[in-house]
Amino acid sequence: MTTFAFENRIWDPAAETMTAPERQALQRSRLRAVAGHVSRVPFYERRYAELGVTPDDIRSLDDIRRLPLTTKADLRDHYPWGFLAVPREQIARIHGSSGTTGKPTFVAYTAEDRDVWANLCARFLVAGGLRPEHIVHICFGYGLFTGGFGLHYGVEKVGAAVVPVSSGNTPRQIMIMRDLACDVLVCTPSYALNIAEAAAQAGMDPRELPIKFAHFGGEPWTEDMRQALESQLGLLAFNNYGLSEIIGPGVSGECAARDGMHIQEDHFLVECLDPNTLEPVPEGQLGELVITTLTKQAMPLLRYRTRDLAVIDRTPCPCGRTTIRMGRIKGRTDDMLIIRGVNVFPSQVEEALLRVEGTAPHYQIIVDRTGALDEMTVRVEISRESFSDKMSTMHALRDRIDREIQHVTTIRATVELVEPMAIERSQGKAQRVIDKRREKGLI
Ligand code: DLL
Repeated sequence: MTTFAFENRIWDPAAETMTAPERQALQRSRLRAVAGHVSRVPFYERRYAELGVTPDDIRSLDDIRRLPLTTKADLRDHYPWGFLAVPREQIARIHGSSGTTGKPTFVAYTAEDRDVWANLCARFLVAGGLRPEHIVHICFGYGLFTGGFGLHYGVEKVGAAVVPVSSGNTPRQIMIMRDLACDVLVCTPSYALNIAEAAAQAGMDPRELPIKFAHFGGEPWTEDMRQALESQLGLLAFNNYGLSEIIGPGVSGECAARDGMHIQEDHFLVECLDPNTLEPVPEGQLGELVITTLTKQAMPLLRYRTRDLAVIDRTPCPCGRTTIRMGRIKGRTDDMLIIRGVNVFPSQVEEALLRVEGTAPHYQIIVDRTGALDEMTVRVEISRESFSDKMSTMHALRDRIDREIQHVTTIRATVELVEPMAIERSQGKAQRVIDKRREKGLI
């Protein structure tokens, strides 16, 4: 029996609880429409010609497999406006992906796209406990990143109050959320960890912060991390997923059952494919999410390869929503580390660390190659309470971590224990992996 974390509510019942035939009919007509709409984009016009396909060939949902795929490289190759499907004067908003190197990828919204976006964010916020009387503290960056503005308009749609604090200056954030008695926190899970830590450093019990609900997204996190954050901060944490190319936050989010994120299927058609063969994976297996936007006007994308790996769950959810759900992102096809031939995801290392008491969930994975051998070093912070002058105590802790990592990943890592606060704190998305092999041009 599923228990709800709090009273189950639905923002848009007509859209979220459609019967399967109703939803399929809607998706079919929207898929046909978007297939036609993008044919004015030269990239898709060319790909249609190469594949010998026309929008009229799209009759059933399965026909999606006849449509071309789109990759991040395609977006980069057509920088900045090659994928625009409306005249420029119809653009109402521009955001950009958080590209760490080179130029960002710009994404455009019409006024209608922006309104759809706000509604989709409202859906997952309400699913995760937001009520009009709440005060919501948003510490996502406000800027080209979609996190700040996306959540901001979603909260306003619901009728709750926004405190648009944006990122940075954690002690000030804590003061503001205390003084204003904010009920809801919006940020990345790693930043929430910083908040808990900074509160404790200021001599406060982080559980005394007024936050009751938190909506975390923008980066991968594990179930153990949820438990750690909930117990440290005394709140209920919900996961939501999205990416700038598709719309930003609002692609999917958890409900009160907290057993997977409901995909907003009336706006996004999600395939789960084997990243090598590009064939659909068998039911319940991990695959790459490939997303087609069904309603985006300004920059619709067909079969966008997200690189995110997750499992799709088609079983009914007790919350009453009839949409399919996706599990946590297990990793990205491009952050999977291949170490001595073994596939390792950073999330596996996190899972191992959170099982060992006495470590703080601050860590960094450094991969290097000496000679022909790959080496993985995991730098782990020890919590203040567990820090000891006794070598034997520290060695025992290191050995426990070593065993857990080996158990979860099958890889033997070099574990380096570091002092509290030795690992740089992120203000947004945490950078967990440093792959020196890449820097050296070895992979
Ligand atoms: O991070 C959009 C977003 C903002 C989502 C705020 C949720 C909350 P990008 O900067 O384009 O957009 O990064 C997208 O972040 O492909 C995933 O790899 C990762 N990601 C986003 N949400 C989650 C999540 C935003 N809940 C990339 N779990 C995606 C795991 C996530 N990874």
